[in-house]
Amino acid sequence: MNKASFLLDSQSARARPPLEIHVRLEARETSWEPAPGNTVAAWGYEGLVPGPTLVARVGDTLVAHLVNSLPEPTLIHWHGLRLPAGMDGTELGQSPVPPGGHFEYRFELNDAGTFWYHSHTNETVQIERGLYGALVVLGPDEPRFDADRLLVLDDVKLDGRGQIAKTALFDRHTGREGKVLVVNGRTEPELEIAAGHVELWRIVNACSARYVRLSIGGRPIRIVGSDGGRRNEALTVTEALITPGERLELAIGPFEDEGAELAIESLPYRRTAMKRPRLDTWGKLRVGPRARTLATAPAATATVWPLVPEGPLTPTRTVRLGARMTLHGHDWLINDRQHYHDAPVKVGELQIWELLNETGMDHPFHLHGFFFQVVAVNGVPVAVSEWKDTVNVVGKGRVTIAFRPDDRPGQWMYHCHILEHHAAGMMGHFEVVR
Ligand SMILES: [Cu+2]
Repeated sequence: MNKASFLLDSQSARARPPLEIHVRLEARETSWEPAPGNTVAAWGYEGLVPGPTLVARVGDTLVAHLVNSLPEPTLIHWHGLRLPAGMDGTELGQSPVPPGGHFEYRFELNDAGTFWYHSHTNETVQIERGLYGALVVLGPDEPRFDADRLLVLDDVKLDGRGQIAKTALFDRHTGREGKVLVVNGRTEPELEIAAGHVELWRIVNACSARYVRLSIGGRPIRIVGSDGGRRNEALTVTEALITPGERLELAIGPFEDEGAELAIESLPYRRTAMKRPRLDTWGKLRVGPRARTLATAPAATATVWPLVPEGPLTPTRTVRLGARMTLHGHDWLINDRQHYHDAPVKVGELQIWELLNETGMDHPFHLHGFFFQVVAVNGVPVAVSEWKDTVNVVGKGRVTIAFRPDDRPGQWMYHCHILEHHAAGMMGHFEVVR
C-alpha cells in the first residue's frame, strides 16, 4: 500500500468573487507509473494521469486551452456540465482538433458538483491511455467537512510487456476491464481518517466498462450528492453502485475505532453473464488517532423538485438499447440503429424518456448537457431527490427519466458510457430547437 491523501483544496476557492479561470490542457504523450516499478507509455493532459484537477466556484468562467500534441485528433468533453452546445466537446459541435491544433473552451460554471472532463475522440484508446481529469465546482453554501477528498477510479489493461494493451475483439462485446485498479492514477493507496472525523469523498468512475459497487469495510456511509450536485437528503447505505461516467459524493465517518483498517473495495456485481463477478480492492482506509471534528451536518443542502407530477407517466419518447450480431462481433444499437438520429426536442418542453434495455447486459446511459431525474424504474415511480446525467439500465430493465431542456439549442447526444459500446454504435443524437 502507498500512503496517499487525495486532499482537495476546496477552501481557497470558497470565499472570493467570481473569476475567469484559465487552464492549459496540452494532450500529449507521457510516461505514467500506475504501479511502483511499472512505467507505461500513456497520454495525459499536461503529461499527467489523471489530468490536472480543476477546482472552481459557481459563477466562475472556465477558459480551458486545449493544445493537441498527440499524433491524432482529439476533443475534450465536459461531462455533466450545462454549457452551450458548441462547448460540449463532441464531433457534433466542433471539428476534432488535429495534431498540432488547439481550441479554447470557454463557459460559465452554473452548478456545484463533482464533474469530469475527458477525450471524446477515439475514446476507447484515448481515455484508456489517460486523457481524463476531474472538475470540482463549489457552491456558495457548502457544508463543512473535516476533509474534502477526490478519488478518480480507473482500471488499466496491460499486455505481457506491462504496457497498455491494444483493444481486443472481446472488449467490443463486454467492454474493456483491466486488472490494474488505480485511484487518481496510483495503485493501492492507503488513506487515513482521524477517528471522529467526517470527510467528504468525491468519487468519479472513469473506467471504460467496470462497475464499482463501492464498500468501505462494510461501514455505513452517507450519499450526499450525485452527478448533479447535492441530494435533498443524505442516504445511508453500506454500499453504493457507481457505473462508468457516474459520480457520487459521500460523507465518510465518523469512525470510532482507532487503528481499524477498512478495505476500499468493490463488491461482486453481475452486469453481464459473460463476466464472473468478483471482489476487487482499490485501497485501504486506516482510522487514525482521534481528533476534534469541525464538520457540520452534511445533510440537506439541495432542493430538487420533481419535474413530473404524481400520477401515470406517459413517455414522450422511447429509447431502446439493443444489439445485433455481425461478422465482426456485436453492433450496439439505439432503436435498431448504430449512431441513431433521434427527433428534435423543444426548449422548455418536458421530456419523459423511457430507456428500454433489450439486451441481457447492463448499460450506463449518459445524456450530454442536461441533468435529468429518474422518475421510474421498471414502471414503478421512484422518489426524486437528485439530478443525474448518467444512470444504469439493468439488462432487460426499464428506466424512465425526465428533463426539461433549457435554452441551449444545438446538437446534443446520449450514449452508453461503456466506451466500447458507444464506439460500436450505442449512441443517439438529437437537436434542441427553439
Ligand atoms: Cu453499453
